[in-house]
Amino acid sequence: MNTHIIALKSRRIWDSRGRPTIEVEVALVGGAIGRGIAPAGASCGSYEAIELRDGGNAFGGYGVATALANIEREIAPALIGKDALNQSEIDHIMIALDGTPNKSRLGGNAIIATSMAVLNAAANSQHLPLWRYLAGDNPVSLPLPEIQIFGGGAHAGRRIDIQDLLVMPIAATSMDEALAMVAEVYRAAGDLMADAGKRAGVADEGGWWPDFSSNEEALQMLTRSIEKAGYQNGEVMISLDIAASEFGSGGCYRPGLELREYTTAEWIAVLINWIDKYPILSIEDPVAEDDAGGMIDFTEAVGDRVQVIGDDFLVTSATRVRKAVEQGACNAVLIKPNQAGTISETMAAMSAARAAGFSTIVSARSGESEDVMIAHLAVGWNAGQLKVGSFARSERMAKWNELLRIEEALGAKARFAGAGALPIRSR
Ligand code: 2PG
Ligand code: MG
Repeated sequence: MNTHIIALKSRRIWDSRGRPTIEVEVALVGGAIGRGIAPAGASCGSYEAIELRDGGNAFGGYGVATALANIEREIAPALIGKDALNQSEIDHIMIALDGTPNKSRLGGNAIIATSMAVLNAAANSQHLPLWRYLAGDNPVSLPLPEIQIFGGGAHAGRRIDIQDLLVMPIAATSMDEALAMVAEVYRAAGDLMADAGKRAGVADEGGWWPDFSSNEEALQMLTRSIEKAGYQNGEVMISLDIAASEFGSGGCYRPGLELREYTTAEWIAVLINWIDKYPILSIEDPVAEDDAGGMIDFTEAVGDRVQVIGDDFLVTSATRVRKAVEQGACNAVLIKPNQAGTISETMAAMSAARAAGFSTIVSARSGESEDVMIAHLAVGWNAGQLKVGSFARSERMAKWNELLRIEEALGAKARFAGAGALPIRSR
């Protein structure tokens, strides 16, 4: 009874891009409360849960008044009196109430913020940090971070085509060491870019805004940054989010900086050439979300030496993960709770991936907030990897810093996932 929902309210707050978003606050009979804040993507997959926005002139159409009204009029009355410890029941009530395959009626943003708030309230009612509540007696590990050094694509006015150029500190033995290593690379990259006159501020996720004239120039600069920071022999490796749906569809790729069109096979050849030349260990969405054939071919070509992540391609869907496994597409999945729309469906996608031996990377969105739940999910679900953008701006640093607190709380039991979290042996 103490864990039953007694009140549920929502409010408009503002995300890291200064756009409206939804915060839900749930109170339980016993006095515990929990909050959830909906994040927002810029490069969204077509099959994601739909963010309900008001349209019109105010806030560039990004208003959330309709979604907030849906929470007040429909979601709250349906959830009052329900047990917050029963996350699955709560999520399925919202899925049924919405009644659409993509949560477009009530809004994926309304539903995920509520689902997150209920989860936080449940953990608080047990007087446990969220990661511990989720893990129970299961083992946990601190995730290998993928941290953005340069932003691109939809996060930097399409200045370069590759959306995220990230690093993975695979030689680290703790979270503390991992973040210290990346701090040096981030700083080295900033210095090199400033020296070359190519540093134009920071992009949406805090990575340096790259004033480069080719995608390869970005890869060269990142490789040099790793070296300048003093790392070698695979200690810090590169991870790329190509986000290829942003410039490709129907088997045709038109990256803005490459000044030509590519077929799927030609585009895959470009990527393989980069893998051969630079210390790349992971590639996300190498081809477009509608190019299953390309994803299968790419995974077959490099899946034994590179982590191949499906983001827009898999949209945190257990069904799509299982299909990819059958087809031989990808060997890893990005796990974004707001793509699925509820915590329960996010967990189902994690389980499907795990059952198939895929690696899992919990991920924030390009539009974020001060909320640090994502760090707790990565630890509590023992995901192995975490991606939350760059190493600047507090909506990003809040998550990295929370991991340091969790590592400290675990004390001698803290285990860092490191390179063991990858679906391949390091190169
Ligand atoms: C991605 C994310 C994070 P967005 O594509 O992986 O970088 O971006 O939230 O804009 O989809
Ligand atoms: Mg992505």
